[in-house]
Amino acid sequence: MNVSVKCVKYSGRRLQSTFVPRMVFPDFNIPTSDFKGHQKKAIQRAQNLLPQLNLLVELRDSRAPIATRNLIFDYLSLEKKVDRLVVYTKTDQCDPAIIASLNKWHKEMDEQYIMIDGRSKKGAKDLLHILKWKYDKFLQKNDPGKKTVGLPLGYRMLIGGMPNVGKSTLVNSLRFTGYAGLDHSDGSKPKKVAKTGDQAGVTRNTSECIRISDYKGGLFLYDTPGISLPAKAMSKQRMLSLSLCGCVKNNLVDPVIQADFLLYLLNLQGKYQFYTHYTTTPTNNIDILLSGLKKQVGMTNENAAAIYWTDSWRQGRVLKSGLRSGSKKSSKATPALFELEPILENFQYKKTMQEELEILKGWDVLSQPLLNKREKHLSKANTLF
Ligand SMILES: Nc1nc2c(ncn2[C@@H]2O[C@H](COP(=O)(O)OP(=O)(O)OP(=O)(O)O)[C@@H](O)[C@H]2O)c(=O)[nH]1
Ligand SMILES: [Mg+2]
Repeated sequence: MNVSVKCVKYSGRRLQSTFVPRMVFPDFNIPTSDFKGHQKKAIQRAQNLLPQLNLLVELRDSRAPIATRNLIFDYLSLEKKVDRLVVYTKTDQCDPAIIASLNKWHKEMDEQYIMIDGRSKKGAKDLLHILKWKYDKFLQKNDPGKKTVGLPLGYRMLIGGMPNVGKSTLVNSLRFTGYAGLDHSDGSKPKKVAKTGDQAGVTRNTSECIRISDYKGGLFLYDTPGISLPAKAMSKQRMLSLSLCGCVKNNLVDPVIQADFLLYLLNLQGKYQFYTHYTTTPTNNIDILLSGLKKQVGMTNENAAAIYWTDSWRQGRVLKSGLRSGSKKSSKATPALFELEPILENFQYKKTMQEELEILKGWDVLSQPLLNKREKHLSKANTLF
């Protein structure tokens, strides 16, 4: 694909001013899906839960906001008319330049979003505040006479998104933050309620209902396994972006191809300072970068060097070490994006999303599964009148 990017910044050094980044990334043979059986089960479970839900909280990785948008949640919230809030995580590792694009895109789509570091107290506090506000708004709309103080079963939410975007981490942070309002008269400390890890696919089953606050009868949420898209709604470049974010199993795409794609993106964003301590000058050749890295780190294997480099980006380590070892100018460097679309000149968010949603609509996994007896009962139990 030939691309036209918004701008490519060059450093003031004369040597670099002649460097021209690659505009095209080779069409490698890589798989375009990581959809698994437990994810299908999670979609069906989410559909069963939808009638009793008040809010869908969809998490995305702010380093690749387009690739980690899961259209299955668009489908669910549109078809079943459930309110949705988009939460961008890992903002501690994201390029602040993306905020302008996010504002524009979400305005176009009439969607609400928030950006947080899901591991931090502040992030959880901010989100909890918004969840309470949304609950209040829901009550005002459905109970204008203020006859009740809350819903009979409390405010119920489902946390969903692509694998490894930080769902379980956020569930734990929210519970720790809302803990002050919970009744632990024995003085016990809150326990981690959801298992977390730096690999895709840590959560395998939808959780039971987790109470995160006792505000107006309680705020409750369900943690879900990460859900990927089927091959027909995925592209090779999306797959590469998801690999860099850790949203697919990291052995799925060849590590050298992942490293090459990262180099391609860094060059298009003019962020050479993150690797020129391995190569001296900017390059489009991944072999040169990996050779320099092998020498400095003392590695002999190219695959290992590629894994080392991409992993240090995935985990955010490079943002500290890269800035330290780069030139003086690099201290001003901001993190890089892991996908191409936000840096393209003519990218149209709404149009792209609508086209992709159409592709997904005929997918058999999304056809409505029947509710069991208990779920039918629960779907009616949380109404006010
Ligand atoms: N830097 C940073 N790391 C985060 C943030 N949120 C989560 N993480 C890390 O991301 C990794 C994945 O977190 P999980 O909470 O297990 O992700 P998940 O979405 O539940 O993953 P699955 O259950 O596999 O779908 C962990 O290593 C977390 O520490 C964040 O806001 N910033
Ligand atoms: Mg999880």
